[in-house]
Amino acid sequence: MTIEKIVLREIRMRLRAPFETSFGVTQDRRILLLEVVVDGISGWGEVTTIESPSYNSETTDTAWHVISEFIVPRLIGRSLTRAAEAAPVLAAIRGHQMAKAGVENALWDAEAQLKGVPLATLLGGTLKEIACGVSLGIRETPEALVRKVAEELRCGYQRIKLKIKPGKDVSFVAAVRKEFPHIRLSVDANSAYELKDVEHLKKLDAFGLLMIEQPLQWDDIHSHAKLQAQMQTAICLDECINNAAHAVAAIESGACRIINIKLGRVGGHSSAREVHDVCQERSLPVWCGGMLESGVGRAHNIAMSTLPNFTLPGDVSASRRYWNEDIIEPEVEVSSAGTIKAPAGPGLGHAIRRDLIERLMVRKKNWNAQALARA
Ligand code: OSB
Ligand code: MG
Repeated sequence: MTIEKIVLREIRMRLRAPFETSFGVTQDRRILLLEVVVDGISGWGEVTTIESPSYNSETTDTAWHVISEFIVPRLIGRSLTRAAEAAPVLAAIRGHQMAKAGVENALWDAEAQLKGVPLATLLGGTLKEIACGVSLGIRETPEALVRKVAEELRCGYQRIKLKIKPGKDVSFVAAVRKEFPHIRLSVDANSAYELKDVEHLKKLDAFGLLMIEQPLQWDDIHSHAKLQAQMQTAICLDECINNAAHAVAAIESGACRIINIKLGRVGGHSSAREVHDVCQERSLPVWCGGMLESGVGRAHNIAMSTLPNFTLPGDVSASRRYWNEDIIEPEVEVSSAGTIKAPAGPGLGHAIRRDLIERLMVRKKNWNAQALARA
């Protein structure tokens, strides 16, 4: 696999509705796409940073910088036998997992296409379809949230996750639970609380939640262990887990009972598989998190979610929940049973809508191995 060409593009996409989390409101997404040409075949990846350093430390612009100055120079013109060889080459770059994942994942798509197999198969996936949930942004009132939950349940989604923050938590969860006593329900705080809020957080134990996701500091595993010891509800870590060693530390210290795997946050498919495996070996279930991805990132999430320990519904939902028009064809659709079928075609199994990407694009950078060799 010779890396002949790398194209980095920034596109702008507007979400159909604003999405509010404890760290802010998003509607206009700035998404970086990687096209990596390997032996004449284009593989595609997405950088899943948000626009500001408020989920983790990366942003769309830090990723543009790190990809351009540090990742591409290590890879352009290089020959690999497998996409899995990219991660060790990039290991000298500390952090910047989402930037690295965008490039590495494009290589995985290319390798799967070259071998003529679905990406899910190349990764070792075994599930033929994946279970889907939704993540609902913070609403103005509990009544508005209950109406939104009812709408999503009508679409078939198997698990509802509510974003919470101080002041918009217990009463909102109570209203949803009262209306829907039996659904699989979880909450995600995106690090909005502190360990001293333990008595308040314990009120959530009354609602039979599947989990509470990342209640405390984004980089503090130890405090989550102290909180988990005092709460009945399972803690799920998201922001805290950037690699398999973090997952082992969290599990062995009792900081969580569930882990959310995000391809970007852990640095790409190779690392995601390692996190999956250390969790599976310790009987800890995982599920696939989302970052409001375009179709490219969504298709990668679907492929990853076919690994056997993805036993809980992920935040992987239909294209049309996010976008008027997605950049892949066919768009991602969810069945009335709340599942997505893993596509049967090679690579991501969806066509890339280059025409639409050109229209949404605001900047582009190209690297060509032959031109660089001549220079
Ligand atoms: O914490 O899971 C999160 C979106 C942006 C940043 C962080 C998170 C999220 C979501 C959205 O919950 C999940 C989705 O893509 O639908
Ligand atoms: Mg989360």
